[in-house]
Amino acid sequence: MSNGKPVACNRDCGATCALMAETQPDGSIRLIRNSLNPSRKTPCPRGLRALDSRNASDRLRRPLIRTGRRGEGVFREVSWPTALQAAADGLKRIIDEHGAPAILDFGGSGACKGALHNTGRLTAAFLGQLGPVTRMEGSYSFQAANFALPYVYGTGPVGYDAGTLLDTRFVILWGANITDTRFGNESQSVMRHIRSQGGEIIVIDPRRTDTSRQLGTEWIPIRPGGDVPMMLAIAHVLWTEGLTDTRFITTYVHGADEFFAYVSGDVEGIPKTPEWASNLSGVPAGTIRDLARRYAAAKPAAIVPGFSLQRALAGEETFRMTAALQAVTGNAGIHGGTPGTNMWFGLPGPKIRVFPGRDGDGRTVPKAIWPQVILGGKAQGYSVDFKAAYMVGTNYLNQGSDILSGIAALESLNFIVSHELFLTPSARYADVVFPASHYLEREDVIVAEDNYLYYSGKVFEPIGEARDDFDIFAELSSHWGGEEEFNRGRNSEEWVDWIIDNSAVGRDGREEFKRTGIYDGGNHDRNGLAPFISDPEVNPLNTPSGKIEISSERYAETGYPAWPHHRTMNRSPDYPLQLITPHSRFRINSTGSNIAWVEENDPILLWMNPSDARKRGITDGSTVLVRSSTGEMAVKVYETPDIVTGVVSCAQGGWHGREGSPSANLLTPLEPTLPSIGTRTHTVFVEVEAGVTAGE
Ligand SMILES: Nc1nc2c(c(=O)[nH]1)N[C@H]1C(S)=C(S)[C@@H](COP(=O)(O)OP(=O)(O)OC[C@H]3O[C@@H](n4cnc5c(=O)[nH]c(N)nc54)[C@H](O)[C@@H]3O)O[C@H]1N2
Ligand SMILES: Nc1nc2c(c(=O)[nH]1)N[C@H]1C(S)=C(S)[C@@H](COP(=O)(O)OP(=O)(O)OC[C@H]3O[C@@H](n4cnc5c(=O)[nH]c(N)nc54)[C@H](O)[C@@H]3O)O[C@H]1N2
Ligand code: SF4
Ligand SMILES: [Mo]
Repeated sequence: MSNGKPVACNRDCGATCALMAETQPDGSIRLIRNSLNPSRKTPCPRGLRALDSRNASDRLRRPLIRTGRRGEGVFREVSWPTALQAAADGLKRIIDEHGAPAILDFGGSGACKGALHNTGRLTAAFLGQLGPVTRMEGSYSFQAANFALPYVYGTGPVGYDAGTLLDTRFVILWGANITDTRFGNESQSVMRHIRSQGGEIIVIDPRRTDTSRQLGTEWIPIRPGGDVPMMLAIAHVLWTEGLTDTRFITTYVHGADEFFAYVSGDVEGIPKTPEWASNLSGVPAGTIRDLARRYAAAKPAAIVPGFSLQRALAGEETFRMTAALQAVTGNAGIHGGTPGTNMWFGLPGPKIRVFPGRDGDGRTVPKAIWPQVILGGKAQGYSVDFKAAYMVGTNYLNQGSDILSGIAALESLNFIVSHELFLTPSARYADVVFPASHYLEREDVIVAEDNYLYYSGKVFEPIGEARDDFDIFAELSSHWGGEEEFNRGRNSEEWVDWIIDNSAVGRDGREEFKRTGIYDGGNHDRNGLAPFISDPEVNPLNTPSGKIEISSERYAETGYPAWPHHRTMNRSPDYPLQLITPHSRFRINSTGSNIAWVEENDPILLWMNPSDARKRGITDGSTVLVRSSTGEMAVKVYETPDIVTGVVSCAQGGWHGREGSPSANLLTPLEPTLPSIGTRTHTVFVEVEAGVTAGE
């Protein structure tokens, strides 16, 4: 470790990993796993190849001012004082003419684990100084579940650590592709361990994923959106065959009678049998019945859902269902079970005081539909007409649904500022672009949800004239109340020390922490529901009944039934195929799409079943046109039996406008799932037409 400096990967990737920047004999730097990590913790190739992005030839090195049309990508390099002045002038003009609420905060998750260099929080802190700007409410990742789960569990920590599943012998990874999307840096090792002990892991996914292949799991192919019907049918089998855990239900569950009245068909008239679900999910009734019996026989049994399930129409109901199944089988909150949610949900970590963001001043608008918000303005009932956007650590034009509406929205604005490492599709729409530092170019404390803090040292000076977002905001603040308004009299190094000294590490541990890079919060066997399970009277949940509400009268106030339910989808015969847009293996959302090894090893392709391709005269490797009611997109086909018939898949994250790297969000509609107003990027209906053959 003598020739290494600890760093920690600060990405919105589903994990957080302690690495080491090791100096090689030739003086070059290589990233490796921090050897002080517990053995189960493994980083991924994306993180280990972070130097590719740090050193990329298209890194922005100087501030830019737009000289071409919005989106054209034509800019002039300017000095820092010129760029800062232009940003300050532009923002002041907007505030003078339209007021601070006309500015939209597009700060997000590009760097989201840092206690200091946090793109969302720094942006909120800066913009908060200017007045009540408008913030975006909601989460692209988890909106529907975030909305629904409090009705089930109340708000509060109900998550679990991956390690609690080590002794589990029956796991359903329901739409969870943990090999690629991680869900923590231990979940792969834990699942491997379960397999090595002869445990069963079932992956339910429209695709045979890397997870299924690498772990050698059973794969149950399903149609997107077939999950709730299949889950209801499992509940039906449990109910009719007397396989529920009645003692657990009596003690811990509220609403079971209402739920089973719906499942059995006593309410609304349709028994949710495996045969009924089979038509909707494409999963044979026998498979559902068999899975239900095996699930009921195993204890503990864990359902680990992917976030994918809820980025869909009626996504709210998917997580209410995973929670309901785990509750009625008595697997919620017991060691080795799960509450049907993802890891860590709300669990506390080591004490840490982060750089403060901004208190909730200003109005909010729903993130999932930001183009509609901008285009609608006052006419659509918003308090103002929006005039400006401030983008830091987001590529929302590319990542939000319906790119063409996004383009129209950004074109309608008067002023846009971006801090970026690259000229992304979104940054191309900005008036002023500040070059931002890479995480290897600054020091930070990284907060991991699995009860660790990591130290991330500065390995390089920022490339070219790039600066930390923190410094950019501090300098820009001198055009208002002064730098100190923003940085409160501390530079970034002083802030990092302050953060460490005020954290669980403490002043005395600071030097050691900077040397090892890892502070271990101690308990990695956390099960958030344990206190409730051990004594539900003394430790009730924060729900009206104090119990797990699998049916919720309060939820019914949203206009949807109290119990988790199936909702039918309207489909047009013009779009007979279903499209899913999962997260790609080597990108982090759209981050990495401009990096050569990512493009080579993980190209954006349209997965299509050979039978669907044959029907349309489509050949493997040819470029096709995919059309939805929202837009159309050309993409190369990857013909594979690893996707169910009637479904196509195109990974999200390609950069709109970049050759060979289309963004699937040309096809995704803005219409959200309700009542949460979440995106439904896994519920898209398309048709695919044979197009240009490769090489033509
Ligand atoms: N490699 C990588 N890892 C990441 C990210 C990344 O971009 N790349 N992004 C991170 C972020 S921000 C997030 S929010 C998480 C996202 O994590 P998830 O939302 O869970 O990831 P997805 O890849 O969208 O979906 C996971 C799996 O669900 C399947 N799926 C899609 N629709 C359905 C459906 O209707 N039913 C079922 N049963 N399965 C379905 C997909 O085929 C895919 O294999 O991942 C994080 N980790
Ligand atoms: N079709 C479809 N669309 C989706 C999804 C899907 O499943 N399907 N998933 C959604 C999900 S879950 C998410 S979370 C969103 C993510 O969408 P975004 O939040 O837009 O995430 P990224 O695309 O990774 O863009 C982050 C940007 O931050 C920049 N960045 C990184 N570090 C820094 C830094 O320190 N400073 C600054 N200034 N910039 C930095 C990167 O260069 C990158 O361009 O996408 C959503 N979009
Ligand atoms: S799993 Fe995530 S945090 Fe870990 S190295 Fe990979 S990208 Fe970085
Ligand atoms: Mo996400």
